Amino acid sequence: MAQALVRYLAAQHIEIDGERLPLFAGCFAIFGHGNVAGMGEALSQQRARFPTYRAHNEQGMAHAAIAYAKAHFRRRMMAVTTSIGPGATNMVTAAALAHVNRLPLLLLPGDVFVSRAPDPVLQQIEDGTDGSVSANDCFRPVSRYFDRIMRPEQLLTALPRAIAILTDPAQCGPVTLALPQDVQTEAYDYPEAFFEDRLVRIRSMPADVEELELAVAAIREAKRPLIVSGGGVLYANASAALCAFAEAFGVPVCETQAGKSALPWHHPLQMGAVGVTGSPVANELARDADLVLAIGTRLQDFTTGSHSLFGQAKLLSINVNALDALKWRGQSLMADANWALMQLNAQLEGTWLADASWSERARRLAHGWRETVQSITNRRTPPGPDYLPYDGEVIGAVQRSHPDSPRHDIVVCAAGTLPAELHKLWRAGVPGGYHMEYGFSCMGYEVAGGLGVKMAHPEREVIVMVGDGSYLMMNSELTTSVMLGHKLIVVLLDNRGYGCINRLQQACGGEPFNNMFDSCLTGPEGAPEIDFAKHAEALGAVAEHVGDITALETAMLRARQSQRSYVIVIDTDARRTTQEGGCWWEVAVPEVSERPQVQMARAAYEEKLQAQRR
Ligand SMILES: Cc1ncc(C[n+]2csc(CCOP(=O)(O)OP(=O)(O)O)c2C)c(N)n1
Ligand SMILES: [Mg+2]
Repeated sequence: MAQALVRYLAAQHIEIDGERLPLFAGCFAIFGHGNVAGMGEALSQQRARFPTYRAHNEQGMAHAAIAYAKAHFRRRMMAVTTSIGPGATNMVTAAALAHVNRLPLLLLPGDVFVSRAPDPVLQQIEDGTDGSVSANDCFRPVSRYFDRIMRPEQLLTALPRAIAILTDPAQCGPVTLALPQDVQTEAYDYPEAFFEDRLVRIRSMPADVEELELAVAAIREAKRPLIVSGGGVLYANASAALCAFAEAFGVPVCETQAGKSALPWHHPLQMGAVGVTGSPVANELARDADLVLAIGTRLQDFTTGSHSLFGQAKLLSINVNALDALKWRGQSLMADANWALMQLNAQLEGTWLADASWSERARRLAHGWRETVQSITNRRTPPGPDYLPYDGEVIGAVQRSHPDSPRHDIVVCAAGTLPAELHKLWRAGVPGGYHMEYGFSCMGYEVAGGLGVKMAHPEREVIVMVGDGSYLMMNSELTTSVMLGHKLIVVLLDNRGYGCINRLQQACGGEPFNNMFDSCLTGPEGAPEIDFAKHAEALGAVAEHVGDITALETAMLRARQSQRSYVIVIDTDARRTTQEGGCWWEVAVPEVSERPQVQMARAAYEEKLQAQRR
C-alpha cells in the first residue's frame, strides 16, 4: 500500500508556464516504528523521482512544506510523513496553520495497527470508550479531508479525493491520510492505470452572469471605491489584472498581509498595507470609501480593524470560497480573482470611473506615504548609552544592502513585532516577494518556512526576519537548510523577550509581567544571556552579532555573498515601533480590576466597541 501511495503521488504532474512538473516536490520525513518499514521502504524505492528530505522537527518540516506551497502560489506542494504518536501530533499545529491559510499540505502520519494484535503499541493512545480512536484523530478538525486507510484498496478512492482537495481553489487546505502501520505493508493488486502519469489542472472559475451584473451595478454607483487585495489575488495570478483594473478606473489598492506584493510598492495607486498593521493612508481611505472591493481575502480582524475600519462603505466580496464571499453581509461575487477582474474590466470599460478627486487624493497620499516610508527606514537612532535600533531601522538596512531588494529578495516572517513593521515598511517589487504567515501567526514558522521558500525559489535571496522568542521556539530547520545547501539569511532581532505581547499587555492596562526576560520568574542567577550567534553557529550556520545599523548593513553584504545559511543577530529596542498608521484591534480588557490602568483601558475598550460594525 505504501509503495502504491508513493508511486501515485510521483505520477501527478502540473503544467506551469508551459512546463510539465511534478505536482509534489517530494516528501519530508522523520521516521519511527510507525512509518520506517512501510513508508520508508516505499520512499526509498522511488527516491530518484520523489525525493525524501530528512528534517529535525515534525512541525518544522510541515511548516517548510506549507511555505513551499505558498511560495508556489499553491501550484506545487509537498507531502510529510511521520511515525505514530508524538511524531504525528507534532504536526497538528502545522495542519491548523495550513487550514487557516488555505494552503495545500499532504500529511501522512503513521497509525496504530488495524489488526489491534499488538495493542497497545508504543505511543498508542488508548481510549476506553472508542476503539477506533488514535492520536491522528486530532487532525480531523484541522484537515480539509481526513481519511484512515484501513484496507489497501481504499487508496483508489482516497488519493483522487486528496488531490482534488489539495488543488481546489476554494477547498484548498491540509489533507490527512492516516496510515496504519500494518496496512502500509499489505499487498493489493492495484489496476496499472491507477499509476499512469496524470496532469492535474487547477480550475479557475469565472463569475456567474447574474451575480456579475449585480456587481457591475454596485460598482457603477460607487464614487470612492477601494480595493482590498488579499492572498487570493496572488494565488489566482491576478496581479496584472489587478493593476489593469486599478489603472483603468482610478481605483486605489491596499493589501492584506497575505495579499501584499500583488502590486509593486511604487505603483501610484498602491496605498500599502491596510488594517491594524496598515499604512495611515490606506486606513484613511478605508474610512472614507463608499465601496470596498474585497478580493480574495478572508477579512480577518487585522484587515477590518475588528470591523471598525471600513466606515459606512458597502462591501463587495470577490472570492472563490462561498463562506468568505458572504462575510459581513457583503454582496458576493463568487469567482477566481483573475476572471472577476477581467470580466468586470470588460463590462465597466468606458462607462465608469472613480471620482477624479478620489483617485487624485489617493495618488497624492500614496506618494506621501512612500516618502514617509523612506524617511522612517532611513532613520537612525542617535548613538548613545541607550542606543538600540528598532525593527523599522533594521528593515531599512536589510533592503539597502541590495540595489534591487524589492525584486530580488523574498522576506519571510510570521509572528511578533515584525509583521506589523514589515507590512507597513517592506518594499515588495514582485508578486511573492513578501511571504508572511499571518493567518495563524505561528511563532516558529519563520526559519522552517524560509527553508520551504528557498526550496521553491533557489535563485532568490530568502531573508528570514525573526524575533528572539520565535527563534527560540523553533530553529532546528536551520540545520536542515545547511544540510540541504538551501542557504537562508536569518536576521534575528533580539529584544530579550516577547516584545509585542509585552506592549499589548500594557496597552490593556496590565503591568509588565511574564513576557520580557526581566519581568519573569527566574532562579537566583536570573535569566540567561543568550548568545544567538554562537547557537546558530553550533547548528552549522555562519553567524555574527552586530552592534548597530551600519554594521548590520555591511554584515548583510557578507551574508549575501555566503553560500551557507547566515544568521545576523542584532539587539533591538523592545519599546519602539513605527507610530504611523495602524488602527484599533479588539482585545478584550477585564471589566473588573483594582488597577486604575485596567479600568481606564476597559473604558476605552467599551468606547471603541461603539464604532464596531455588527
Ligand atoms: C506558537 C505561538 N505561541 C504564542 C503566540 C503569541 N505570541 C505572538 S507574538 C509573541 C512574542 C514573539 O516574541 P519575539 O519573536 O521575540 O518577537 P517580538 O514581539 O519580541 O518582536 C507571542 C508569545 C504565537 N503567535 N504563536
Ligand atoms: Mg523578542
